[in-house]
Amino acid sequence: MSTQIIQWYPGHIAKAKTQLKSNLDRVDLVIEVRDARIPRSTSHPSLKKWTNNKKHLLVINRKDMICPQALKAWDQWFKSQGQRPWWCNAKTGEGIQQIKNTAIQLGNELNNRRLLRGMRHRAVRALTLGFPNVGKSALINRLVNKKVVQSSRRAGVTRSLRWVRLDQKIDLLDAPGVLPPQLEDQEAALKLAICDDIGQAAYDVELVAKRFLRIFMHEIEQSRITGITPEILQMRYGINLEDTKQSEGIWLKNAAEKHTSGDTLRMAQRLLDDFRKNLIGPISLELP
Ligand SMILES: Nc1nc2c(ncn2[C@@H]2O[C@H](COP(=O)(O)OP(=O)(O)OP(=O)(O)O)[C@@H](O)[C@H]2O)c(=O)[nH]1
Ligand SMILES: [Mg+2]
Repeated sequence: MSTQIIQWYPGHIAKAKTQLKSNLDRVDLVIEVRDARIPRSTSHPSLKKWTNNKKHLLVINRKDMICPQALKAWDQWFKSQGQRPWWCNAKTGEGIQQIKNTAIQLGNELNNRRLLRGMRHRAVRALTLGFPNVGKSALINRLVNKKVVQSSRRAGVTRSLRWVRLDQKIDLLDAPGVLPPQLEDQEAALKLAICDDIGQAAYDVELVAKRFLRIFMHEIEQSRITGITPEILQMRYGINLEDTKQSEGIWLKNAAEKHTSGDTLRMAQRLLDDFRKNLIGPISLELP
């Protein structure tokens, strides 16, 4: 993609990153949270540097938003790279117990090492790290089984760092979503915008919706296991993408005529909102 369609303003995220860096030294375990719909685009380039010398737990959240076949493909891919992904749905709590057990086990290992070095046993400090809106706060609430931190649909909800205690064993640090200082890869930025994982950003909603439709057309052509089929848009909006001469503009216009009194901007917003609320169906925007 050549044109710059997403512009974002670091604002509070830049500030959060400074806070984050000063807290990183005190953290033993980093719980990295990614979005199952875009595991590649929600991988932070600085994470390796930040997690150096620390235990690392890779959590892929929103497992309910992709199809089982895509999940399996990613799972195998991560394992082939020597990484163990932990899949969960932080909204319902599915997969949380395993993550909790693993975090506690990693904590015990750390404490055993401390004891061997003549140091005192203490609660392990874990930090949830990831892009905006991937579900870090929801995960913390599920881990402690209580609504202790704010979690909601908007990106950029968590504004400051906050410690939360889990079972006397782990201190969890909830942090605001962090984005790389530059989003040079506009393809990734576009997917972050579609999934609403970008936080404070400026983009043309209609343009982003059209690119989203273009991904649909591309995937239908490729017939990969993304969950995207010719029927899903037809089923929800009554307009088939294949009947619109393969033009995302025509689809949007026809759908707007049918649903939003011809207002294509409102239709574009609705399409993106529906996807973000998981109303269109499980859809992967990336495969390994
Ligand atoms: N369907 C689904 N929704 C989820 C899942 N996890 C979180 N959510 C929802 O996603 C939204 C964002 O969750 P948050 O926990 O606020 O995300 P966050 O990463 O803390 O976001 P910031 O603090 O803004 O960076 C909330 O409305 C959650 O209910 C999941 O696994 N599946
Ligand atoms: Mg949060």
